[in-house]
Amino acid sequence: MNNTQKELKLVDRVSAQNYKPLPVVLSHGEGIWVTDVDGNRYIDMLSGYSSLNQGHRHPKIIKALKDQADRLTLSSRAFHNDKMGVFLEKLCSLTGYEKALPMNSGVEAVETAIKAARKWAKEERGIEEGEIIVFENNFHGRSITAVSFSSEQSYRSGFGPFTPGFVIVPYGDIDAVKKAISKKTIAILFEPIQGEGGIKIPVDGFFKGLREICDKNKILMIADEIQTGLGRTGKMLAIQHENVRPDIVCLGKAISGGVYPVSAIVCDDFIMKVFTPGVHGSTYGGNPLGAAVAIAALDVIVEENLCEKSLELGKYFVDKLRAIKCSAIKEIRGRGLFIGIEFKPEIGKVFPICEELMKKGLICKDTKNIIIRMAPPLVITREEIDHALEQIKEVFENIKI
Ligand code: IF1
Repeated sequence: MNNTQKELKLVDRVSAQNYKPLPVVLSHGEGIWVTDVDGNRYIDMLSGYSSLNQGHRHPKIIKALKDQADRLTLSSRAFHNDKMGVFLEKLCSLTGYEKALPMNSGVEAVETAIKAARKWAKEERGIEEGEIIVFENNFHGRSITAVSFSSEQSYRSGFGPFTPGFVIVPYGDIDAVKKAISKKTIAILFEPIQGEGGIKIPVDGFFKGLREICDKNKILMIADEIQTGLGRTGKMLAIQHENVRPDIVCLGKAISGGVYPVSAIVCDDFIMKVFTPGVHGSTYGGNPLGAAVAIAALDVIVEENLCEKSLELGKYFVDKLRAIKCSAIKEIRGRGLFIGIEFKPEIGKVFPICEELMKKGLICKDTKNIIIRMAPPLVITREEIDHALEQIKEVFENIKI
């Protein structure tokens, strides 16, 4: 039995079986590369669902982690620490908002945004128990509230009773949003590109349309940029492709470069002021270790021009992928290095294709059974993309349908 098999057996025995990962057991990472317990090397084509935009173990981020670990790791919010302010100031200036509230996981940022919107609606508009418009095939996390408005049965089934106050409409359909607006509507929550939904990019003008609806009806526009934000799609925020400014933005994942869980919401003070002492919080939120890591992770995005790199290399990658001759492919779409390759339904599942890619040294993740995402760390070079493309070409050209 090799080391991989030993680990798979152990995990099979002791772990909840809430995932079905590729049978690869990673032990080391550096930049775009990861190594498994039997010494095989792979390019990471998932980047921890876009957490690792800066690459694995970026030296600057690891240094920040180590330095801070030698000074202070947790203050709790009962006391101040000397890192949180610097972190939030950086986050506000990079995203263009007045205030930030730090949490830990993505779903906590989403919950925080929902709480902010509900309380704002009560205080500013006198609406109790308002409604939030969300979209089919959304993914905003796994809490009871987040799965309450999921349209995916496997995320919901058995977990009721659910949180009320959400209306689901088709993604990208501005008329459906207009029809769903009522006196009780307080906010619209959306992903600028649906990740789990299959790298779905709405039609041009959708976000501008949402902005207009929000302004007209005095409702809050909430963008979940947890996966799309911080350079992944070629802009600091994916919504900036349409020059739209939401009222609240949720961030997570790459905010800490895959090193330590950190998330946040950013918005202006007219919303953030609803959070007064005792109203909301988190033990680890804003802790100095996470803040120090996030400061470094945000610096890396700016210093290494990761937004521009993502935009440029993403175009290059997509063009080359489209040039591969493979009759099983239905569509390739993406923005920056956030790319989805959708196969024809005849293929059944793409999991076996991911296994073939793994044998060639690329680890990828399928979504919705029929789509493979390609989202390498943004520090990838053109030469490394060329190398990846050669492997992809060999696998794709051998697919028979
Ligand atoms: C899993 C998906 C990606 C997210 C958006 C909030 C969260 C996520 C837009 C919650 C998290 C993750 C979680 C992970 C798989 C993954 C995922 F396929 F499920 F949808 F990335 F595409 N908003 N996405 O994408 O953030 O609380 O997890 O920090 O749950 O298996 P979290």
